[in-house]
Amino acid sequence: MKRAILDSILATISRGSKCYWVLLDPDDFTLEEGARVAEESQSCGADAILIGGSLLYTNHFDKFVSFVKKAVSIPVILFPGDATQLSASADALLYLSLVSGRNPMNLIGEHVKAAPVIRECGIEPIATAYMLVESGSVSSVEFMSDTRPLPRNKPQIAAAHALAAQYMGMGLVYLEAGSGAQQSVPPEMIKMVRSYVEIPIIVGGGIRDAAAAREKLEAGADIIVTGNVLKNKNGVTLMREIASAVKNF
Ligand code: 1GP
Repeated sequence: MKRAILDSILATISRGSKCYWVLLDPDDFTLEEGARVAEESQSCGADAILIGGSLLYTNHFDKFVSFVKKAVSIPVILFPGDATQLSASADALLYLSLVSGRNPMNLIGEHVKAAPVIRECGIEPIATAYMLVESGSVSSVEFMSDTRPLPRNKPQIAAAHALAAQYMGMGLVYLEAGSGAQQSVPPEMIKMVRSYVEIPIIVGGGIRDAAAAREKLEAGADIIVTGNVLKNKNGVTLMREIASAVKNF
């Protein structure tokens, strides 16, 4: 099984560096816009492009991934809401288990549907513990997955989930407040998860500026993800500042 992308993430982190990933939701862009925004993200300093969404309204997923892939030299990683969001043009995919929930479809069901297609596409699956964190309102992931998020004031519960995922062999932990979250993942929770696991910690959802990114890094995050920031009218400046906060941490 391929593991070049996971190995390069692990190598970066073991050198003491942090990563910045930019998430593109294919519903938000035409193919040409997606390619342009991906290129812009790369030139701002993004280390990888994530592509996916909880629920898609457009029917151009595969083409979108292929347009983005042609536009950038950094890895393109799928962040699929379900087993239909797959594309052979990507380098890897986060093989997400929604371990904060108890919905069997998000723990194994979608994985079984996706596995033969992933094998055929030849993309690298990266087993990732996806943990949804309460963020002030119902997120799309919460609604679509029919699961409850982790209580934001109970970091020890989050740590137990992350540790269980590490024991199960997962390669990454993703602490997710949800796209456009009012409140991002609390630093206390990141700190406690960091003290329990050695695998890299991704943090995303509601990170809107460099100060917020720095707060997550100080708490122990290894990879910062932003999505909505790029839709901001000064999105390029904000992404540049976030990338620089990550690189110079
Ligand atoms: C990635 O869903 C997030 O984890 C992206 O969230 O759009 O709020 O940056 P934002």
